[in-house]
Amino acid sequence: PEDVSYELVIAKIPIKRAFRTSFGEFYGVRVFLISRSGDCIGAGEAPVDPYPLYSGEFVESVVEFTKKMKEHLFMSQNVKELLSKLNSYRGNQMAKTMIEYSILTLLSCLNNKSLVEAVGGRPYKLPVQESIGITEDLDELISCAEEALNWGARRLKVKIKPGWDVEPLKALRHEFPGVQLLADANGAYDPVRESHREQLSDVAAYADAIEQPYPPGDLVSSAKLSSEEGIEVVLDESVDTPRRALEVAMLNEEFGSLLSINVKPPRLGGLTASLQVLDIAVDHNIPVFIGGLLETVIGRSLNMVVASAVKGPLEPSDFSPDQQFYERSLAKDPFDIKCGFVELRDSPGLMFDIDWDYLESVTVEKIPLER
Ligand code: OSB
Ligand code: MG
Repeated sequence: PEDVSYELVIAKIPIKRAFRTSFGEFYGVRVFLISRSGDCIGAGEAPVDPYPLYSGEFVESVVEFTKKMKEHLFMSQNVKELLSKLNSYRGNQMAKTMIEYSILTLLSCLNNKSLVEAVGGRPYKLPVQESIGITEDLDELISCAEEALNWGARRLKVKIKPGWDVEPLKALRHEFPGVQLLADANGAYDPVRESHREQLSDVAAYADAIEQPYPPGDLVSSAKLSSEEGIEVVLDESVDTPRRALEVAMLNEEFGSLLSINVKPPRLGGLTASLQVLDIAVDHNIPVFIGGLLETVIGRSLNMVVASAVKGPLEPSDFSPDQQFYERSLAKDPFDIKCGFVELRDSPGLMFDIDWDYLESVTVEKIPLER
């Protein structure tokens, strides 16, 4: 649109409790791109941290990449052209995701057509899992798990690292025998260390699935672990392009493994790339769920749009509401969870109202992009 304007917003949103993974602690920093035209507003989120720990992106890289895309943002004739310009550059998936969703939600509002409809999805009820970080001790872990099961979480995902793995899984299995357990290592195990291999074997005795045991570039070791232990191994960090999803299919064929994919739109570069991964997964019988990166409701709404397009079964996904992690939701009308399922909306645009006063109160920096 002729009158479009863009603003980058860096916010630090207070969190309820620490969230620890094998690679570090979460502080609540987020980058948003707000777009405006007429009476409509669009928004996208880059779930980056101040340091490149989960992926190579971080706050400043997202800001600088977006500034460099200014010309394309203002001069492209349509979304297709804009996306192809963005994708002519490598990497920077989270920045691309933020830009894409900001524009898509803006246009969805202007055209009065919902994104769920646009991707051929339906407003399903989506099964929700809860992610529990590395806790101080087993008592804290059990009480977090109880809390999640009380609101109906369909699966518990627990963070592990060498030294905090077998004990927590054993305790959870003992306390909650029938509950689905997923152990997420965020790549912390070394595939050539025998002691690590043994620990993962013990984890496999208590967990239903293990996520990203080995570093991102090593898909083969994950396939071997899956077939040797007869356990589902979920790939998260490893699948950063649709091409990788094809490799997962080839590995399952070759090793007789059960590798599945945690589809995270910001890791893949947005909606279009995520839909490609879903198509590959259906074609090759790869189980999927939609993962989160502690996004606020803005990023989580994109993830739900992607979930609506899943053609086969969907494993419990990271749709617990943002106020689960943050002191307050960025939405005035957060998504409800009933019995562990979130009801997706299919209204045009963002599908919820941003609490602008709250966002303003947690904003650290605003960077308008001038035409
Ligand atoms: O590996 O899934 C992960 C959060 C930050 C970084 C990595 C991961 C996570 C989560 C969050 O597990 C899950 C959520 O957003 O609900
Ligand atoms: Mg993960």
